[in-house]
Amino acid sequence: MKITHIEHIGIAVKSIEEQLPYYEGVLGLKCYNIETVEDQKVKTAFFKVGQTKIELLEPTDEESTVAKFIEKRGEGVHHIAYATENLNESLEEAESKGIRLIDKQGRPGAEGLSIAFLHPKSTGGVLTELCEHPQ
Ligand code: CMX
Repeated sequence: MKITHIEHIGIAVKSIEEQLPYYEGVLGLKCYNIETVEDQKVKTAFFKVGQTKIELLEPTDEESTVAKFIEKRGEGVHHIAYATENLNESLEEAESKGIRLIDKQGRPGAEGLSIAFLHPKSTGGVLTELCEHPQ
């Protein structure tokens, strides 16, 4: 597959508002977008760091996978997202190489991206997102 860059790093937090003083006040980053992704039951906040973004993920529902993650493992790094040139082809390739797919094809993510996840049990413990920018 053709990975072009790390699109974002997802960080699970209980409250975006409570974390803003750290990301904005200490690191000096600017939150430029807050958006709810209904499909994933999360509210997201984005900060640009060069070509990569930090994505804070706050669960909007106790059934959210992010709520379960925080309950089990606490707040912290949740996933790494790689930008790829052709998401569906990349998923097919990963599957053909033995990787367990969470999503068989792209679905809507924040910022208009098409996203899909690879299971952390087949990627060395790191929940991995592949994403494609809209054409
Ligand atoms: N990183 C690494 N390991 C993780 C993980 C994560 N983020 N989330 C869960 N795991 C591990 C668990 O610790 C557990 O391991 P053990 O069996 O060794 O304890 C195993 O995966 C199964 O976890 P679980 O709690 O039983 O959770 P589920 O099986 O219900 O779900 C997962 C796990 C990864 C399939 C699910 O979280 C998922 O589908 N994630 C993709 C969607 C997502 O995360 N969306 C939110 C972000 C959306 C966005 O960025 O827009």
